[in-house]
Amino acid sequence: CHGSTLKHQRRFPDDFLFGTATAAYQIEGAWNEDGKGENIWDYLTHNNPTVIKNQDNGDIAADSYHNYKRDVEMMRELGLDAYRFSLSWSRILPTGLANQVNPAGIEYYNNLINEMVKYNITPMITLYHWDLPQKLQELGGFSSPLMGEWFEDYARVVFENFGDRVKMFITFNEPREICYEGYGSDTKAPILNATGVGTYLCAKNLLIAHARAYHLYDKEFRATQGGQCGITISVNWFTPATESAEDEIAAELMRQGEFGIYVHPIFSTEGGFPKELSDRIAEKSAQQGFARSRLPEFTEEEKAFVRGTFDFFGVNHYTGHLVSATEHKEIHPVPSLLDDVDAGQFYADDWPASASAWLVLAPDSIFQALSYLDKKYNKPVFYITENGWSMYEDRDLIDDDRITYYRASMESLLNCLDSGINVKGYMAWSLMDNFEWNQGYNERFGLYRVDFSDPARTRTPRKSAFVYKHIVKHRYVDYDYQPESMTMTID
Ligand code: GBH
Repeated sequence: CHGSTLKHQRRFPDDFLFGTATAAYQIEGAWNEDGKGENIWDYLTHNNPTVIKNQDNGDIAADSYHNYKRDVEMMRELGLDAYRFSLSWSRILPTGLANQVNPAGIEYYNNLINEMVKYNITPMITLYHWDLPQKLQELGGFSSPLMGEWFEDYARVVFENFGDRVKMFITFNEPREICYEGYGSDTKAPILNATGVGTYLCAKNLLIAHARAYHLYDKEFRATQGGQCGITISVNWFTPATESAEDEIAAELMRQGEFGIYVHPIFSTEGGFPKELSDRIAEKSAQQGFARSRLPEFTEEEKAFVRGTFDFFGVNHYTGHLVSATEHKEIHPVPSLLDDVDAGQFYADDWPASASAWLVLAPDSIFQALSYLDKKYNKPVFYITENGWSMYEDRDLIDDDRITYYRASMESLLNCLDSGINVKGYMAWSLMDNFEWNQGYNERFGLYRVDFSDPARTRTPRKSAFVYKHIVKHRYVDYDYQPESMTMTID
């Protein structure tokens, strides 16, 4: 028996929001149906297919565009309180600009939202989960300071159409993945690979765009709609490899480069980019012969505009790392974020591995990440907006490794609650298998398996779905629980 009696008695509050999360490009399919415009993932997968495992794409994905009723039925089977999903910007605004709204796109999301509301499932909308309209990319995307205007105009269409029923809005999913992986490396669309420059340009423009959408909600919609607006940032944990001062400094710079650069401008009292990282980038830029720092400054006015633009802090948390000032260092392009940070990172040997190279089970890492953020950023309200585990396609549905991971996450979350951290919800990634970006359909995160060879995209619950359902229903972790059968019902 893994759990002591005491552990069994630790419970989640009744009003804790348990849900699951997905993203439009990863599940919807219908990439060119009913007036949807092209986005940067359509463009990348169609024009540069070899960067994706097996040359897979999201043209059909889990076909949620046609299966949304089944998706909501799965939420009911699991007994979810909430569901986090993203809107496809180019399904709503085919060119990205707000002069032309696609009624079929509005209708699709209305149908989905109404179906959820009918069964008392709280919708949580992410406005942007990586699928920029291709036309806006051609105009500069996140490198353009106009991103703020484009995003604000899009956000207005979203608040106007859905804000009567939707009370939780997340502006951006994972600025790090947008700006570092998308603009500062070659892993994600638009694979710009503008290392050490693109990342930082994107960071500033994205933060201003987030703040514009927040202020818009605050000024024009909050009074009548009464909802909340926040942002989701990926916060994995970075522990110094030893207790040396050098390793602590290296770990802190790594945290600033990975998430502080997006967190500090919004959640700190002083605003702006984190100081140690800014100093480091300025110093390196000067050594490298740049006329000014590659990290663009915020004016005082911009700092004030971005600071405090949150009602809650969405955290996507998956994994942990050890950080060393001297060991495990790799060669990085110059300039680049990782060259600027200049530290080594690695995993401990005994941390269980998933199917994804970047994802291991690090001990109590939700608690470590949230306690750091809680102290540094004055106790915001947190939601874990993603957390989950990948396995290679496993047709037998018995996903015990995923169950181990989810139970460990629950214990770590309960540690947060015990220590007074204000975390109010948890969204498991993911409701179902989906297009895992560059990994195609090779790495699976679903509580439900999706059969991608079946035109109907049949969804079947895995063992983890039953275990999660038990946790949601009873609000504690029962290590002895085993599903009686693999037949799912709605309670
Ligand atoms: C989340 O990102 C995303 O929000 C979600 O869409 C995604 O499906 C989910 O995680 C699972 O991946 O080493 O080049 O392969 C989590 C953040 C994204 C960080 C992938 C590491 C690996 C890039 N991770 N990234 S690469």
